[in-house]
Amino acid sequence: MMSRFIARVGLLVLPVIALLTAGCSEADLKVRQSTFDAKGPVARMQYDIFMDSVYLVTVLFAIVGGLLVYAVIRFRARPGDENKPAIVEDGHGNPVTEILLIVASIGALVFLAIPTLKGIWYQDDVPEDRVPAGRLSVWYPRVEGGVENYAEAVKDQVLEIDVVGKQWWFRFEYPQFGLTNDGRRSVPNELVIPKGVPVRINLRSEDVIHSFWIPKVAGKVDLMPGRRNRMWIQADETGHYYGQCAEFCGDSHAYMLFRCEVLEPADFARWVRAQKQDAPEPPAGSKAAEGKALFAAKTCAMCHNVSGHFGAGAFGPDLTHVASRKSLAGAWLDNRNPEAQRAAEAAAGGNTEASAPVDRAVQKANLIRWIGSSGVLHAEAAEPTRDVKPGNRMHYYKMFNVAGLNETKTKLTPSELDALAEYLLTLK
Ligand code: HEC
Ligand SMILES: [Cu+2]
Repeated sequence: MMSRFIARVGLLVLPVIALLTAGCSEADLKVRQSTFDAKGPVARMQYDIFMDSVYLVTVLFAIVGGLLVYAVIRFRARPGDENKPAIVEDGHGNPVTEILLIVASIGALVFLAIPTLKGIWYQDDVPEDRVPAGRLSVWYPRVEGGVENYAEAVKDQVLEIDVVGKQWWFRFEYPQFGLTNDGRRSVPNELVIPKGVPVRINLRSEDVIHSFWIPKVAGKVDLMPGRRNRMWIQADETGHYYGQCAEFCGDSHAYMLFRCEVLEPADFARWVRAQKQDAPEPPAGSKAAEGKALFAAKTCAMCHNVSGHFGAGAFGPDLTHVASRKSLAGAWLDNRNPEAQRAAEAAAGGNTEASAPVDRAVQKANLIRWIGSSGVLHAEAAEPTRDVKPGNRMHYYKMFNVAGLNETKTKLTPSELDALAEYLLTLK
């Protein structure tokens, strides 16, 4: 009788467990934004706290669930119970049990609170023992003809990066290297950091509240208007990581991604050096040169900086090195060939941190798709273009509050669009 009951319960429960655990293979943990695949000390600390609470909750579940099952079996109706009263008389509490329960609850909360509070403090700022003593030139090997004052800039300090949230993209600034928006040298959408080096992250917002989160490396702290928040990150392996705004911030919040590129320190130094270069002059008479002229004529330069060419715009992403980036438009559009990317990941054993190089054709298609959205194309376009990111602030003239300007929309012909894309492709 009893064993038949257990068999029936088992028949019901086993498929449910199988279903629930079906998503728990190792490959599933390697997905792009997985907190289970921690790749740095901060992410590992967060993972540990999560597992502490999983263990605690599992024990509680086993105790409460066990008592419930016991009671159901032990006190169920049996033949011959018809004459017993339907409702059992109330008990009057058991002080010992109640006090024990209160003590156990407090114990459980303290068990969780200790690692949680330690973690909050740990994440707030780079711990003392991680700030390297002496010159950082050991950490950032000088490269041949390296960045001037490179080691000087970060001497006895940690690398410091300002992260600024905007609707709907992230801007990264490296004040130690003069890569700032005020200096017309910021880096949009792709955060580049050296491997194995602690990085202090200063977070602020230029509009609404956003949140900074790279699930495999660290997260998630809000970017608040009028306030400077702080945390630190460190990645222990090179690769291409995926980040995401984690606080609802308006129309295109879901498209507000960013990428984090972790490089060997020497490659990082080379990258910094490349960022400091001005844009090259396109050859006279080329399609790109035509595009450069259009960049001014079609008001693009009003919002976008291109160092060496245009220096007025500071509202939109800096485009000086737009063609060197693997993504576009809040990192929503991927400039890599999807097939090559799948192959690169497969070759790395399913690891999404492996990355194919930028594919020029895909990149050009993305540029055209992006610039041609927001209804800027002339009617002669074959199909009406749709917005890649709803509500995006490109071609958003209202914000300038200039009389009449909000009715004027830039119009582009497909040929002009092509020239603009060719110009931007020269900005490596
Ligand atoms: C009113 C300001 C404004 C004007 C004018 C403007 N843009 Fe933009 N642009 C933006 C903003 C803001 C973004 C970021 C949008 C997002 O990702 O949500 C952007 C994004 C871009 C990007 C993607 C950059 C990246 O790194 O992801 C390109 C390329 C671009 N604009 C090109 C142009 C061109 C070409 C023109 C002229 C036809 C132009 N923009 C005119 C504000 C502007
Ligand atoms: Cu956001």
